[in-house]
Amino acid sequence: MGIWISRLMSIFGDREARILVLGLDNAGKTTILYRLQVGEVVSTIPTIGFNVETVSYKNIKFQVWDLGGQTSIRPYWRCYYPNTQAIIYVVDSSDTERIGTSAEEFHAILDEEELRDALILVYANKQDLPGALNDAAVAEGLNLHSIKNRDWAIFKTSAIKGEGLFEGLDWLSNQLKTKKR
Ligand SMILES: Nc1nc2c(ncn2[C@@H]2O[C@H](COP(=O)(O)OP(=O)(O)O)[C@@H](O)[C@H]2O)c(=O)[nH]1
Ligand SMILES: [Mg+2]
Repeated sequence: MGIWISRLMSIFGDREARILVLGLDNAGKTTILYRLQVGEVVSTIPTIGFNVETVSYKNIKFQVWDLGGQTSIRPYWRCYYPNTQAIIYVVDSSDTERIGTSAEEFHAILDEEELRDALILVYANKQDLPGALNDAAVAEGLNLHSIKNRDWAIFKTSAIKGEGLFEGLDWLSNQLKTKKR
């Protein structure tokens, strides 16, 4: 178990906490979930067929699904919004063609009333690939600077190499700690 998860546990205490890991398909979300090495990843297909992967450590849940595609299933996403403390938004930085789509999905999630207080951590993933956009370019592609009244940060990551993920989580726990005060 990493030190970062112990930090999160001390911040949340007995409260239920949820961290959503979202992004387009192929962004690297499932890879990240395994990289966190928190425990067993459980895959479920609730109601009308979107796949949710969950890894839990005590009262802290990380949940992953792919954004994009069918709009008919979106109302069902709301079941996963309560108690969400943070959103980790994952971008395939090498997929320059779909950065616009990723941005649309990202802002739709930000607009969700129940996720209004969630912190936003963006992973500009796949930095190891040639031609990957850097963090500044991904921030621009996602229009991150238009976000007002909530805390966000972007980190360059390579889920394959295991780089940058924990720096991002450190930021997250520092923010959560400050928020709690
Ligand atoms: N080069 C590279 N490939 C990655 C990285 N992260 C994930 N991948 C690969 O991208 C593909 C999609 O990853 P996956 O975790 O399944 O994406 P998901 O659809 O968002 O869950 C897989 O082949 C991964 O091995 C990364 O940081 N660098
Ligand atoms: Mg996946």
